[in-house]
Amino acid sequence: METLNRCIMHVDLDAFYASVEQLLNSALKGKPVIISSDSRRGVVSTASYEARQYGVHSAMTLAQAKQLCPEGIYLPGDFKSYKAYSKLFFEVLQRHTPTIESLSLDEAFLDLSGNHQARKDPVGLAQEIKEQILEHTNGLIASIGIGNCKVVAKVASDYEKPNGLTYVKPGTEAAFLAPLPIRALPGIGPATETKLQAFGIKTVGEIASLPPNLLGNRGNELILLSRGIDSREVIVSGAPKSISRETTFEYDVIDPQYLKTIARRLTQEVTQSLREEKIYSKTVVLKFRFAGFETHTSQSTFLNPTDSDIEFLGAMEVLLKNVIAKQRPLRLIGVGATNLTDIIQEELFATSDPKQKVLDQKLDSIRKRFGQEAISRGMPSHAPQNDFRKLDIPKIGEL
Ligand code: TTP
Ligand code: MG
Repeated sequence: METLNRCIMHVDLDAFYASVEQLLNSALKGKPVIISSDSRRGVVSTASYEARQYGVHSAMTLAQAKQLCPEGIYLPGDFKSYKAYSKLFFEVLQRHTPTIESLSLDEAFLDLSGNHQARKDPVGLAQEIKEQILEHTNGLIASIGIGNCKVVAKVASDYEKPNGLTYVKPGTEAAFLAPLPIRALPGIGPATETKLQAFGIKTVGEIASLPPNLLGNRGNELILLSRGIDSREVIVSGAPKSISRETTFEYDVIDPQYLKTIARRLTQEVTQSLREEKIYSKTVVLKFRFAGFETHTSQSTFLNPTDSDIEFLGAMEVLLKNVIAKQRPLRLIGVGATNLTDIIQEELFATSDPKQKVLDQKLDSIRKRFGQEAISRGMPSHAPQNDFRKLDIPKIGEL
């Protein structure tokens, strides 16, 4: 799909938990309602817009909130009701497209590129969706942003919250984002904000005009987002929770070099799929089956989600080393990526090497052209160059 020509909508209910409470108990309407669904941690989950006028917001401590708003109505949260209302919310969204990516109970991206009405009159459709949500939930209000990509739609839905509706016309993305404070950009948390401020950067437009590579690899992605350039697809929820590849050997295998060769190949198939899907994974899983069907997994978690060959290979080899150390013949090995996300993390000054990223992309395109077995990283010269899965694997005794 031509990325410039898409119609992406971001829908986010206003003060969701607090609004549900106000719906269920009309005495709470117009009042400062503060929900702390995790009282053990003593933090605010959300606050009604009436309470936000006192400066109360999500993630602040209850103690702080009580200081700012002593007259607030403090509630512990009622998840069952929130889930029920969330279901109603998604029922409305599903009337308009099957391409829905749910981000939380009250928030979703919709890809409406194929929707005739969205093409002709996006604002009219958004208005209709807002009305349908209000009616179907008996009173919940949504804010909606529409743009040609995720980042623009998301920022647009926040732009006029609460009860907002913002349409960013094609071609105006960069101009729309430019005057906004850097925190408006998803992925910029307090840590990144401080780092950018140290460079004297206050607005999204100032990020957009930075020269490439000043902020490292992740920084380059952020520069693109700040210009309203974002090729990420809307990933239908319920789609893959993990990506994995595995190989069952015809014979039990114990040769460490051979196992490593195969595990490296499987790993690179997994990372290539991640890159194709434009998703990142935080956890690599090694599956191994000893002779006799005894199957185990071990896993390793990265600091930040990644799709990089080098990072995956490094983590996988540590896991494999532990398995090889057991010196037991193996029947199967598999490599998986879980903990998937399409969100680019805010780790701005990450060490990940841009050259490695370029190499990953080059290897992907070679494999796309010449087949999966054409090339991979660091294969020993004696490694099988055909489909190794169909090759006769030597018996243990022959190794
Ligand atoms: P949000 O959509 O971020 O917040 P919101 O709906 O309360 O307010 P608005 O969208 O108008 O800014 O989150 C949805 C729900 O998720 C929120 O009602 C409560 C819960 N939540 C937490 O429990 N902890 C948090 O830190 C946040 C941000 C949200
Ligand atoms: Mg919300």
